[in-house]
Amino acid sequence: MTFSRRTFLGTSGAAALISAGAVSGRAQAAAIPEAPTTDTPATQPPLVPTSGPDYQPVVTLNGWTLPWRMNGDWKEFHLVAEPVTRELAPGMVANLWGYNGQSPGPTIEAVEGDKVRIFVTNKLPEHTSIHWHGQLLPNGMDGVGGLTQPHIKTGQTFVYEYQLQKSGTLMYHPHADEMVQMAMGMMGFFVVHPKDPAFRRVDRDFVFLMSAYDIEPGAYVPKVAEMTDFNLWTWNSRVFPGIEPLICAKNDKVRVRFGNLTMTNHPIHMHGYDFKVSCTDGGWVPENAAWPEVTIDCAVGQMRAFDFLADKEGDWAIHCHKSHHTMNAMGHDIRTFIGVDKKAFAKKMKRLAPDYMPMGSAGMADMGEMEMPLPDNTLPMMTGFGQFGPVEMGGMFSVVKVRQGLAANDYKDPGWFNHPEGTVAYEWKGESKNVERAQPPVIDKATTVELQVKKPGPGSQHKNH
Ligand SMILES: [Cu+2]
Repeated sequence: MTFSRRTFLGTSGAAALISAGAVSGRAQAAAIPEAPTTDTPATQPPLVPTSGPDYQPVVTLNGWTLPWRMNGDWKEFHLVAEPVTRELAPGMVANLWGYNGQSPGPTIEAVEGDKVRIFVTNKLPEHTSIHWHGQLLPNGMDGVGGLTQPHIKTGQTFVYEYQLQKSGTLMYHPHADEMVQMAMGMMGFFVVHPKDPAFRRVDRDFVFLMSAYDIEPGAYVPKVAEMTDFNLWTWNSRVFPGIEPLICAKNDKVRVRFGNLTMTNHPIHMHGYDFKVSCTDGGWVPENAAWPEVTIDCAVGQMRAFDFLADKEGDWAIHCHKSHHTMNAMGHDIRTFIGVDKKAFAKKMKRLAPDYMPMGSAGMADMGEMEMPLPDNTLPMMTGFGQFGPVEMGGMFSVVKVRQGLAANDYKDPGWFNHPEGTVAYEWKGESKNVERAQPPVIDKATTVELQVKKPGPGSQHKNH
């Protein structure tokens, strides 16, 4: 018996009957499965298996798992490559390319040994193909346009068929006009669960893919030719505060898996725990060889998974450790003014540009709570609030919320952590000693200071260094 939370499988009975005898042959056109789609960037509940080997399904942050149907002993999926609109965080949407209504595409989940038949329909304005990153399969199913198959032209549907040789942490993405198609957001996670339900089993299993976009404030389409200078660093095409938290019950075994399809490496760091690198896109790290880390660097084209026992309650930060990757679009081109007294010329500047705000003389933390006038469709450089104030982050940042007493598979946001009495850093109110600081040199002649007024707008952003 097959299953789905959508209408997808409601129509599958007839198709399954039609082709029940054709288990090893080509799928008949009449039997093509529906392609489920979604228009929400909210995390969908995991798709619990009701047939076949049992497994703990993954949670795709701000994403979903692609429903399938059984056709004989084949597990059938249908991906549609198409233009999509994706909310990167409240306040900004992007026109991307993706699969089945979203970027990234839906996560594919299956079990080691499964025979999968994946229909791929191309609704893009140009040809495409899908490469099954890390899968062991016949060469002609590898999805390299021109090399192992003809490109899938606009309007065509191709079929990929292979048996899953190994369990693990994998992904899919085009191997056709890659620079453009990946810069536009085409990618998806592919998790193959072990046949043995007990093998390396965890209670919660979170997945995300890293992608980067260069979208000028006010624009909607990424600049696809950009090679290094991106301004939006995303997990599953979302940026903080738009990335949903990872909700864990205390004492759960937890796995976090991620892959990198940006143009640079990302050292992923989680607070409060040390953890073990348990899986790469090459396979499982044997338990007695899994090494401890608190930061895992994930190079371009790599995938990593780490496991930990969630035995410490709290709101633990998880983020890329490159500080420019925890920042959104408006922050990458601001000049340094630390130690500069801008009061004098701020007065003059306001006569020329009434919106001008002097910033940065004492660092940039004040921008975390500042309401700057922004052009339409962009995000402040650092934003998001916690229970104690502005978090001053953007980009690749989220929170692992570990709480006592959550039911299995309860992923509802429990709100902020209720810290036990006496466990929060506090202000010293006693006698002051050694608190006088050396004063930084002050440059007070406006004429000696080079100031560039950053009035954000199309074309003015972060390209002039
Ligand atoms: Cu990074």
